[in-house]
Amino acid sequence: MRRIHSSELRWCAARRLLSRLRSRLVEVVRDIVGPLVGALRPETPAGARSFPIAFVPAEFPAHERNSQMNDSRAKYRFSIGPWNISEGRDPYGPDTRPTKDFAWKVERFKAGGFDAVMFHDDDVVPELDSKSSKAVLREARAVRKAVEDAGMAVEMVAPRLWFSPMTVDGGFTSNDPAARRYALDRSLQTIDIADALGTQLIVLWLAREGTYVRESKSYRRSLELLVEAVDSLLAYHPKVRIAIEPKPNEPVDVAYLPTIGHVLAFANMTSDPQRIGGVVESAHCVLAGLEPADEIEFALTPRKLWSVHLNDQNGLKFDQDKPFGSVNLRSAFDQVRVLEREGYGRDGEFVAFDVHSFRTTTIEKAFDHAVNSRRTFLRLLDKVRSFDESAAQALIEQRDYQALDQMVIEHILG
Ligand code: GLO
Ligand code: MG
Repeated sequence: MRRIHSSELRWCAARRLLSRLRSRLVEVVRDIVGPLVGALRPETPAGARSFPIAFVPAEFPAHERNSQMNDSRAKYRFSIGPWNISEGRDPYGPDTRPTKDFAWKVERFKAGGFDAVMFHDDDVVPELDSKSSKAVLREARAVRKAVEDAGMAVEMVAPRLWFSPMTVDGGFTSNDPAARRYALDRSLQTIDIADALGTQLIVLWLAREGTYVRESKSYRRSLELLVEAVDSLLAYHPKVRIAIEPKPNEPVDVAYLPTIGHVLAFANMTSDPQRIGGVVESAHCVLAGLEPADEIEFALTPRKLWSVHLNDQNGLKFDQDKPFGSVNLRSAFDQVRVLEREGYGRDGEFVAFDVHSFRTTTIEKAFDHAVNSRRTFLRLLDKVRSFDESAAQALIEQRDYQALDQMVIEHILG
C-alpha cells in the first residue's frame, strides 16, 4: 500500500480549505451583488445565477409583449389547440361528441380568455398530403386571418408525424428511408405553414420516435437520424426555433427523448443549439415518474422553456390530459410558483393547456375543461403571490420542514 506522507495530507487539507473559502467567497459576493443586480433587473430572482447568454435564443421574443404587462393577472397569456376540443373517442369506443369546425372553436377560445392558438399542421390544413403547396399556403393564410380577426395570435405549429400510414414505424427514425423522407418533407412544409401563420415556433412531439421492440433499432443510429432531421429543419429557415416536447412512452413503448434533460442534451448535438428549446407537459413528467415543477424549473433555468403544456395525470397509466390541478393540486401550485418565480412569459411565451374533456362530457360543455384549467391557474397564481415567502424562509432556516409542509397545505386550503 502506498504510504501517504504528512506533507501530502497537509496539501489535501489546504486544498479542501481553499475550496471551502472559494465557495464561501462566491456565496458572499452573490449575496451582495445578487440583490443589487436583482434591483436593476427586477425579473431576475435575487441572487439567482444567470446562465451564459449563449443559451438565450437570439430571435426571442418573436411575439409582441403584452401591453398590459403591469396588470398582474394579464401578465400571463394563454394558448390552446383545436385538438383540445375532441370528439371523445378512446381505444374502446367511438366518438361521443360531434366534430366542430375551427370557426366554432375559435369563438370559444376567445370567449374563454385565451390569447393564442397552437396548431398541428393538419389542424390548419386538413388532409394536407393530398393538396398542392399553393393550396396549403392559401388555406393557411385564411386560418391566420380567422385567428387575427378573433384578436388572437398563433403560438406554434407542430407536424403531426404519427398518423400517416407512412410513419407506422416512426418518422425521422423509421427503418424505411421513404418514411424518413416523408417525415422530413412534411416537417419542412410545417415550417412554410408556420411562416404563413406568422410564427417561428415549431413544436416537435416525437410521438413514434422510439421502440416497440428494442432490437429493431439502434439508439445511436436513431439519435444520428434525429440530429440530421433537426439540422435540416434549422437550415431550411434561419429564424425558425424548435421546441421539442418530451414524453417517455405512448404510443411507443420507450421513447428516444423521454425527458427535458434528454431534450437539452440532444440540443447540443445539433448544428444550432441556441434554436432548440423545450416544451414541458405536466402529464408527461408524471408518466416519467418525475415532478412536473422540477422539470419546468430545469428548463427555465437556462431559459429553454419555450412553451408549457399544463394538465394533470393520475399516476402511471395511459396519458390522461386531465384538467390542470385536477389530480395533484399541490404540484399544480408548485408548477405555477416556479413559472412565476422565474418570470415565465417575459420573452413572450404562452401558458398552454394540453387538456382533454372527459369522454362523458356533452358538446355544450366540451370546452369547460380548458376554461377551468385557466381558472385554476389564475386562482393558484393568487395563492402563489400571497404565500408568505419570508415565513417559509424562516422555517427553512430552522430546518423545520414539517411546519413548512403544513404551511403549504394550509395555504392551499385557504
Ligand atoms: C401527446 C402530446 C401532444 C402534443 C401535440 C403538440 O401526448 O401532448 O398532444 O402536445 O401533438 O405537438
Ligand atoms: Mg402536449
